[in-house]
Amino acid sequence: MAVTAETRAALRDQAAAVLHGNDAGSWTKASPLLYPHQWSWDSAFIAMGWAHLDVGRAMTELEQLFAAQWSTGMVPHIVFRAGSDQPYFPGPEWWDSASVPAAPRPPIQTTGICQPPVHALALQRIWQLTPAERQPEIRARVQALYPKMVAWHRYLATQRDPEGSGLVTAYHPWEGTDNSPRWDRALARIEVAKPGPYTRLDTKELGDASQRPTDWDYDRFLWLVELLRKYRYDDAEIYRHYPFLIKDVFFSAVLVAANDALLDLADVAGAGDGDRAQLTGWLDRGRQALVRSFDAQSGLCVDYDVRAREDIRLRTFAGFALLFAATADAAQRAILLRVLDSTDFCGNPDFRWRLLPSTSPAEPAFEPHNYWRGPVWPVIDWLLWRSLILLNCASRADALRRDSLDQIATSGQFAEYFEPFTGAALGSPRQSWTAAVALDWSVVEDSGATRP
Ligand code: 9WN
Repeated sequence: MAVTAETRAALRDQAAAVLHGNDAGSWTKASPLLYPHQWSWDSAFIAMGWAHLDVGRAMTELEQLFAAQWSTGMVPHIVFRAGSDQPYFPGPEWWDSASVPAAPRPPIQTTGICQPPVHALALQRIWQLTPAERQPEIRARVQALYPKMVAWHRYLATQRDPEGSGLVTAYHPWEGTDNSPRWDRALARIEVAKPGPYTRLDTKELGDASQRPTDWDYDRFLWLVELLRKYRYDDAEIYRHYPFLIKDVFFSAVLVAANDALLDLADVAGAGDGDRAQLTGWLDRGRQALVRSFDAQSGLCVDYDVRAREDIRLRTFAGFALLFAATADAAQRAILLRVLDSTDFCGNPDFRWRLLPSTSPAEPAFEPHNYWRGPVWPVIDWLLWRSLILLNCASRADALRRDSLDQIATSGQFAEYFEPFTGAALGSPRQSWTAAVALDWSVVEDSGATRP
């Protein structure tokens, strides 16, 4: 179905209203009830949304997030900014990061893990959308933020990749895609000494536990936090003792795309030769690693479990890492696009729209309404859309954008995720990052007239 100009204009206004509704002044709640704080990769997408309304406000979003950056360079996955009247579990007391020297000083409170580095993509988008009269102001702010982003990428390329492999090691399912089946085997291997007593708020808030991780997952998520806390979030200690270390191809692909974006901004930011050389080195290494992770037989990239020393061969969105990194050569691209539109993924004849599910319906672990185990996440399709344009697959990118807008318009909700067969809205309503990508898509004409 065609998305009319009227539909796009209406979506734009509704999406802007969601961002305004979740705006806390200088940062934006990931969602009004379920996620009342500032989340790392949410904030980056949100900044892209703000860029369409006010580029200054977009920069503030990123600046606030980076104000909580650790001295290691890590950008924490949550900055706890909401007051105690907006409860969230697990809150700062579970993480106890304030006692760690590398963490920012109070009153800033954060978690001790991180999320995929989409921030440079946001910075690039903000700059693209900056009108000429605001360029002097925004350029100065880009110049101030840029070294912090380089430090963030340096953390990922070194502390999170001590092997120098080009792939980032994830420490926790909360580093992006919580209950993805990619983590199932690694989680099952962990010996959980029951974490301290806790009460989940997420299932209560949502009212439908079947859309969320199970208690089995949560026991392990929280036990891993206890261990990270015990190792005081020290990367060397974690690497020595900790049971969950995964070379995550999706996270790594985002880092490749982000290094490319920082290089693209190098002149604007006045980057020195040293930074440029480092970014280029990380970019090349990441690209080569993703090529090595590509399994020509399945046509997908595979994650690697460092502790178990085994590949993780599951059909999920992450398998398209070479596309997300916009780095596939012609042959790989042809294979990946064929798998993408096969019945295992977007081409499933029973799907409502030709969109990328978080997990393939062909996987035994697939659950169409459960979080990262099947539903469609608009932010993931946005990343794919952006990459397809860069890979000169404009018509496939256009279709992805149109279907995504259609999905949101038909449901009438900026939902956190969507059921792939029915298109039903799931998870948190009024999710900021869904509104942000809808806003971005709503101003783009077919064939990427405004390139991301
Ligand atoms: C834990 C905020 C976040 C996203 C994650 C998504 C979900 C949190 C949760 O929500 O994670 O961080 O409680 O489930 O998985 O990607 O950043 O929107």
